[in-house]
Amino acid sequence: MPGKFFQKPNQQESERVPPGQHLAKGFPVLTYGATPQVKIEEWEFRVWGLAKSAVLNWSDFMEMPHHEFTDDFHCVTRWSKLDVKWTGIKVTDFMSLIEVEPQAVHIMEHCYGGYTTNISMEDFVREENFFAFELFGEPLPAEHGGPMRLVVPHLYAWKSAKWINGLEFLNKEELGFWERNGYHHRGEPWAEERYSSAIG
Ligand SMILES: Nc1nc2c(c(=O)[nH]1)N[C@H]1C(S)=C(S)[C@@H](COP(=O)(O)O)O[C@H]1N2
Ligand SMILES: [Mo]
Repeated sequence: MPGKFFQKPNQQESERVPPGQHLAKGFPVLTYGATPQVKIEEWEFRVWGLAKSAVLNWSDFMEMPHHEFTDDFHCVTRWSKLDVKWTGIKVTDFMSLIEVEPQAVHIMEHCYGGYTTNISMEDFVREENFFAFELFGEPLPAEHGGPMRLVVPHLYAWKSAKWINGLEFLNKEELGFWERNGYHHRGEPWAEERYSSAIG
């Protein structure tokens, strides 16, 4: 449905748009609640639960290798944006900095502002996942999660926590904000994992 908010994909693009999704014009902002304003000097990232407790600051993150990423972005409210360009730090590099206990199988992502979302270790520790601090070559704007957000390209974008400030390692699945409110626990766009079976 091309028009004000959606763009018609060409054939190559349509193969990259998951079922039930449309191409967005521009890059929509989707935030529940207010946008936290976080200064880089005050930014802190905590690790707790089934891991050695740690507090990392901005320079701890900046010391890890920086990479450019180009990924498609799929919001469960049915818009997708192709070829989003980010600069960030690989989750796998971050994981080599911290000490996680072997019983940790699940994670709660925590954010400035109180948003949470859950993810399994298997979906989190992947070569293609990253913490982003630049969007299209500019510092990540606050409304898109700046100064730092997580990007998990293979799942719906609600797993890509904006203003992320901590990871809680767990021995079982617990549910984050949208997951408690009827959304799917995992959220894989190609399988249209939109809602949890109790509701959807
Ligand atoms: N902290 C936080 N992270 C969040 C959200 C949010 O409301 N708060 N919304 C999620 C949803 S539903 C989507 S689609 C993406 C939107 O990212 P964008 O606003 O950069 O497009 O962020 C995700 N991460
Ligand atoms: Mo979303």
